[in-house]
Amino acid sequence: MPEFKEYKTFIGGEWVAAQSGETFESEDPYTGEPWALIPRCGADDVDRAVRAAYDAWDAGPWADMTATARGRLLRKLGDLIAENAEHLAEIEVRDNGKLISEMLAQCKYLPEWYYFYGGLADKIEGSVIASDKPDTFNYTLREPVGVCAMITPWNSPLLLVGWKLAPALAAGCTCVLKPSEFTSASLLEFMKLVEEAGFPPGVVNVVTGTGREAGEPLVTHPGVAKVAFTGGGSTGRQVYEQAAQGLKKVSLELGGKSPNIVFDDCVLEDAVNGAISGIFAATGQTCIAGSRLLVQETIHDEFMERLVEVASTARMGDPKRAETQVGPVTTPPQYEKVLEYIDIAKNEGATCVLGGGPAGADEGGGKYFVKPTIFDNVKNDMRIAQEEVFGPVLSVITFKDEEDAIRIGNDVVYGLAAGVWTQSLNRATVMAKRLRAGTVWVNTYRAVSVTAPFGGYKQSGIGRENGQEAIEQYLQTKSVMINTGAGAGNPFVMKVAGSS
Ligand code: TXE
Repeated sequence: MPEFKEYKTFIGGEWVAAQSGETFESEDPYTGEPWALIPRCGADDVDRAVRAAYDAWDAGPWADMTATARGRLLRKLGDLIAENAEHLAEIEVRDNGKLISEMLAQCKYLPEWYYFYGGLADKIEGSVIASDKPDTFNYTLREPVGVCAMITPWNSPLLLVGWKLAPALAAGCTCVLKPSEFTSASLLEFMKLVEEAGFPPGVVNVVTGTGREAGEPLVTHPGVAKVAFTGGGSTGRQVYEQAAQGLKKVSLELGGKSPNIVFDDCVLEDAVNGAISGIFAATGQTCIAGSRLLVQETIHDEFMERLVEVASTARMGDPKRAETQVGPVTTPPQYEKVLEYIDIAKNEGATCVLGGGPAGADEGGGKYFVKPTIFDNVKNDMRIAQEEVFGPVLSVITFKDEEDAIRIGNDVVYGLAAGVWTQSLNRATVMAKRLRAGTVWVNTYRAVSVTAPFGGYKQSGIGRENGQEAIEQYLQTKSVMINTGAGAGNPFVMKVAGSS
């Protein structure tokens, strides 16, 4: 039996309980057993955390630190993550039930965010403006926006924190993190590394708890300048509305219903593997899941036969074991939601050609397991083709030609990602241009990179994470104008171009 852990949260450089003294349990989705106790923070804890972050941003060692020193701290944190990657991955698996192979790969890659943005910290530059006014020296300063609230989901807890935290710290912001109530432990383990790296108190703070009790007061707190959120569409909308009341800056990443498009000139084996990795990896619980598989009608039968053959070999089981290929669904409500969508698809008349329900212990299943499920003969206006399931459920839709694939691919409110499988360079570039998605993969899928901007078109979100562009989310520009001439001019007339 693994040790039952009791966590404290990290606010203002101190390990503290919630001020109410309340806690909640974190459950292992494979066993269904509670394994950790987490502080249940409320509005008073949020207030304390935001004040600590505000003070750290406003004055003191962090505010005075050079960008070069900030970058060094970030890189040190990257080194500590690299040293502790296995430990962090084990905690993530216990909390969210994703495969150890997947979480280990994520945790080993995670330091790159802290190296990349650590390197970028002292390359944030303003400019000298060629002013249209004589005797005026005009330059810009790129300054941190202030305290950033970061609200993250349960599917890739530390990775999604890294996408926000690393650029925000590089920009000089301070942060209050609110992890999902289903997966708080890995972030609290991670905070030990933040402390060890030597970030000044108040620069990074955590409030653990529910969306209502900790998330909402964080979004609405007047000390917060910017909200960075990853999660579901309806929660994202609420967060956007509440942040708008305080005119806060907002970035949102809200998932999708991404088309993975297979043309008849593809390399069939690669496309089959790409379709499977697009939906069954991570038990389909990724925002970029290729949950709508568009197959050209000329290869439909051959492709489906091979797809079902390969997908049916997926080994379900304990996510902590290296050989497992499909693990549990992470949360009980999510498990119910996935099963409900399977029923919806059946009732809509889609043909279930694989799976189609919960997986029992005899099939390697545990508490919250759903069999890898494939629906054929899906029409794009069905709910199973339009709404995000966030589970191992694939909808297959046939198309005639490029034009048809583009029409169906774009006919959805989302626009996070898309995949194209073809050997034609011309077709690949045409598709990449015409698909309305923040990322288009050609002959690959789920390739996410620290250097590549990532985010949504349409209702998949606002703003970009990763790449150099992400740091813009955490900066604001100040224009400084210095009069280099004599006198201040006529006090009753605006200084316009050409006047002195
Ligand atoms: O997400 P929520 P849930 C999608 C997926 C899934 C659905 C619901 O389709 O089925 O969302 O998942 C916090 N103010 N994605 O319920 O509610 C919450 O505590 C402030 C897509 O888990 O969006 C958690 O920390 N915060 C996705 C975070 O928001 C609030 C990843 C996300 O929770 C809040 C996960 C409030 N009022 C689910 N209410 C992706 N884009 O990758 C909740 N929260």
